[in-house]
Amino acid sequence: MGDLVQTSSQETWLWVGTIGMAAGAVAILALGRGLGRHAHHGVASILVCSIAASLYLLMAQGQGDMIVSNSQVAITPEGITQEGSAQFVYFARYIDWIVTTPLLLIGLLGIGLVAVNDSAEAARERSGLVVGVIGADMLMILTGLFGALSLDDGHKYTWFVVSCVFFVAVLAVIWGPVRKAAAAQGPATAALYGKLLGILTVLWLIYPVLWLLGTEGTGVISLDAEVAVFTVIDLLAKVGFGVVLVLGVKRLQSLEAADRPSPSAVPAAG
Ligand code: RET
Repeated sequence: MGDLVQTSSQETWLWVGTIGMAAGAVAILALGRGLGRHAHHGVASILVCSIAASLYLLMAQGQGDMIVSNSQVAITPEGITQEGSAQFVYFARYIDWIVTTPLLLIGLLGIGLVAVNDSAEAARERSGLVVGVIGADMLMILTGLFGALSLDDGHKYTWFVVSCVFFVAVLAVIWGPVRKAAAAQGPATAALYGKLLGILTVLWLIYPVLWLLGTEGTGVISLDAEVAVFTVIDLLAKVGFGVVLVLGVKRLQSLEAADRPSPSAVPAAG
């Protein structure tokens, strides 16, 4: 059984997360100026960092964790015995993730799934992909929480597998139909989508591995190490991803502007 209290190393890392996310929100706000009709990308990235900053603050103050415990009392010929187990869980992570991961995916889909030659059928197909991917993602986080709250190993790993199935569904959609749709929009959009997809996939794959090695799973690594690594990965997945997204959209925008004929080049009507 690991420690059932927050250590000072964890507290320090959680403050690093709080300050890092807040600074990230401010940096993206500054970088996102002049996004024009793409301003929603900046807004979503700032929201992601702000939500994370709030939940890191909750954890840093010692309000974002709980102890899950059970105990059984048995009367045996030797007398009354009591057995129990307990687990320290940072539940606040899952509140953060269930809101921020859909927002991050919407940022990615906003690059890949832009309406071109839109028919009613294509629009319906697009909504289907968005709803499917967001639904699978939220179920991935929710079932991951159920696993973290399980004391019984059988229950825990059942939830782990269920969560991984939803994760695979998310990856299948963003690597399959959405990547195809991004490719159809020309090389600049396809390149930005490919870059964001690569960053997102590599970083997101670390979460289940860390969960499995950390105290939620097998406990091979200490909670102190787990909190430190999660802070760094969370900062990269939110602030790093947001910066690449906002700068990438700005570049696309300037390419679009360069492609558009300037008003003086358009022959006067009549
Ligand atoms: C869990 C539980 C175990 C199985 C899987 C998981 C996946 C989590 C992921 C989280 C991503 C979080 C991000 C947060 C903010 O930046 C829930 C650990 C598959 C992919 C990107």
